Amino acid sequence: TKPAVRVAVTGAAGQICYSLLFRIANGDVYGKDQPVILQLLDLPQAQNAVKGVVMELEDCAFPLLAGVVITDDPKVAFKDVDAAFLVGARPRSKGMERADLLLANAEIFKVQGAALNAVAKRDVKVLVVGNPANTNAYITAKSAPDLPAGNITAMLRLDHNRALSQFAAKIGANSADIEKLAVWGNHSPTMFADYRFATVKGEPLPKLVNDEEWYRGTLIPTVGKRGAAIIEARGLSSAASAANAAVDHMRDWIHGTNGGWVSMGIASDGSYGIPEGIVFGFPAVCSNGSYEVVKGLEISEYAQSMLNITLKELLDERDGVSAIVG
Ligand code: NAX
Repeated sequence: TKPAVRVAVTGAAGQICYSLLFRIANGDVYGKDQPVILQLLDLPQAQNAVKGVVMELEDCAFPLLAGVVITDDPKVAFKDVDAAFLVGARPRSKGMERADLLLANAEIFKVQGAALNAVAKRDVKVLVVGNPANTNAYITAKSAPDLPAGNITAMLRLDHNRALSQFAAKIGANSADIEKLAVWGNHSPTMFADYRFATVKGEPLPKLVNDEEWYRGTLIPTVGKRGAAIIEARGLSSAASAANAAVDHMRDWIHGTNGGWVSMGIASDGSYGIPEGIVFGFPAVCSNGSYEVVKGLEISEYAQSMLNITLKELLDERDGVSAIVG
């Protein structure tokens, strides 16, 4: 058998991890022939809860689970890791302002970025899930100057999957048949789900939908506000679907997409006028363990106006954390 890969997961006692850890241990990310060692990070007060989750992992008798580390120290959690899912974050507490939330998370991701920089494998693949995911990824990258900025990504895949499913329902197609969908920008209600290039078995999706008003007035806000709708209905935020999107993101990055497009939060190289370094949702194609942003797409006036809105939000977030990352 292959030597085990090491996968760090933070926020291990939380709800997303209650699904995510079992998917990773089952081989859904690295494949059914690849043993994994899970290195779990959570706060000191959550260590006991993590132990309980690990008891359940043991009780699944996963053949691929080659070991588990439980810690409250990022340098232990990230030691020699091949991949890291940064799920744990500070939630908004009652009366907490947005600015304070940004700063509280900036402190967390500064520490974790520095720890990754110190002890992770040099080609570690990092996925930031904890919100505000794009800006947390931006801080992680800035705090890990010895790692390639491109190796630190943010999760837009849940928005991508939400949009796929809404389009599929609208036209009565299977979501797997929808290709070349792009979700741009911030993982927030300002994200821009762009169907202009999408096709279903070669047919243009906009032509199949044939309802631009529905697209702009219903599809986009439905996807943007889906997280809030789930909280409203379930009393808890999306967890299994978020874990599923994290699995999709990392699996595709590792194994490739055969030319297919996915949406990933990526440090901009200046493409599409997005300032360098801003972690922005872009369409990307994955192959051989890396990815490329899809370049040269035409940006219509409407698309540009949508990109401007989500970019402005990210620039404001960046300004909000400038005291911490400079
Ligand atoms: P939970 O509150 O259930 O769990 C969070 C866990 O993180 C807790 O166990 C907590 O102790 C731990 N934690 C907090 N600070 C930590 C730190 N500094 N180091 C290590 N662990 C720490 O949240 P859950 O529902 O699992 O959601 C986790 C994060 O994902 C939240 O920030 C949430 O907003 C975000 N989401 C992001 C999504 C995306 O698409 N990017 C979608 C789903 C989700 O809303």
